[in-house]
Amino acid sequence: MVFYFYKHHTRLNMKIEIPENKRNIPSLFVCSDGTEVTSAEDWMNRRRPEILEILHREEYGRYPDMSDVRITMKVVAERSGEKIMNGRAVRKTVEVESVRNDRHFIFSFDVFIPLNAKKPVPAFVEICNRGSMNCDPAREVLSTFYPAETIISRGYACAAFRTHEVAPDYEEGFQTGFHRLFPEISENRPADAYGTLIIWAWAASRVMDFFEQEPMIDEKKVAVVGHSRGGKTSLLAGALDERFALAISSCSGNSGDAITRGKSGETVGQILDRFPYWFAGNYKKYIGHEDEMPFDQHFLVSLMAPRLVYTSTKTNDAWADPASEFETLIQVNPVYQLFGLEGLQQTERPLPEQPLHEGCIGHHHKTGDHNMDDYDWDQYMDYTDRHLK
Ligand code: GTR
Repeated sequence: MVFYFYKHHTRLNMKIEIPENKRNIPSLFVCSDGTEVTSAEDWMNRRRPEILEILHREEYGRYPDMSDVRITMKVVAERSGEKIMNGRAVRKTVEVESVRNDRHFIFSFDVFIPLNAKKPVPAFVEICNRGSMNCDPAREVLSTFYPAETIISRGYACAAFRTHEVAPDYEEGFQTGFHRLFPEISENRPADAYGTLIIWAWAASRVMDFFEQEPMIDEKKVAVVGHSRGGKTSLLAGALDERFALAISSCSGNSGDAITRGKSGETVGQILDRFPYWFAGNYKKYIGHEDEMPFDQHFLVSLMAPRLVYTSTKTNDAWADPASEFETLIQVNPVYQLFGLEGLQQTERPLPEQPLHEGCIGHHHKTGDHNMDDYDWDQYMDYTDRHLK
C-alpha cells in the first residue's frame, strides 16, 4: 500500500510506503477507534500514547506512583590524573538514593568525561547487564562490552550502571533493590505492575538526570546502549524517556527488537518460563497465543520516532533471530516518513559487515555470536559521529 499526503509543517510532499504485512502484525497507523494516522502531529498526539499504553499494560508493566519517593543524587567521588585513563578523563562516581517512608535504596554509576573538551560533549549510557568486570570503573579489567577508553578518545563521555544493583536479575519475589520501596506492590502484584526491565530503564533515566546537571555533557546528544536483555531495556528507556536522542540495541531479540509473530528461536513462552519477572503478569496471556497480542515489537521501536534508533545483530544469534529483528525496522520505517525523515536507507536486509548508517534507523549485522563487541561499538560511534556530533 502506498499513500500520499501533504504535510504543511515538514519539507516534502511525503510518500509513506506501508510495507507488506507478511506476518499479520497489528498496524502502527490504525488507532483504536479505527481511524488512520495521517500526520506527524497525529502520531505524536494520538497514536504514540496509545502504543505506549498497550505496551505498559500488556508487556512491560507500568511504573508505580513515585510521587512520594524522594530521589537525591550526589557525586561521592571525583578523580582525575595519571591513574584515570592516563590523564585523559575525569571519573565521577554518582550515588542515587531513593527514599519512600522508612524504606530506601541506593544504586551508583560511574561517569567518564574527556578532559580536553572545549565544549559539552555527547555521551553514552551503558546498561551493564553482565558481571561488573564488563564495566569496571577502576579500569583494571578491560572489556570490549564497554570500551570506555575508546569512547573517551573519540570525544564522548560515558556512564555505565549495573542492572543487578538496581533490581535483581533472578526471581526473588520483588524484595530487593528498587522493589524494596514498594512492598505493597510486591505482595500483591497487579497484572500490569512493572517488571524488572522497566525498572532498569528507570535507572537509565536517572543517569540522564545527572547528565542534565553536568556542564561538560551535552544532554541533547545522549545515546542509551544495551545488549540482549540490556538491549530490550535500552529500547524501553528510549521509548519512555524522550530526552534520549538515540537508543542502541544489540541482539535484543524476543521482547526487544524482533517481531514475535513468525519468529524463530526464542518465543514468548520460553522467555516467560525463565524470566517471568522481567515483565507484567499480563504478558503470560500470550503464551502460545502470540497471534492475539494487540501489539508486536515494532510498537516498541516505533516509539523512538522521530529520534534515532540503531539495532545490531549477529549471524549466529538464531535465538534472537536476525531476520525478525530486521523485519521490525522495515515495519517502523514509514513512521519516520511521516515526519519527512529517512528511516532505513534500504529495506533489503544488508549482508554482514555492511552497516546501514545513513538514515534515522541505523543497523548492522555482523558475523559472530550473541555479543556486543568492539566492532559493534565502532559502528555505534561512527553512527553517532554522523548523526549527533
Ligand atoms: C537469554 C534470553 C534472551 C536474552 C539473553 C541475554 O537467555 O532468553 O532473551 O535476553 O538471555 O540477555 O543475554
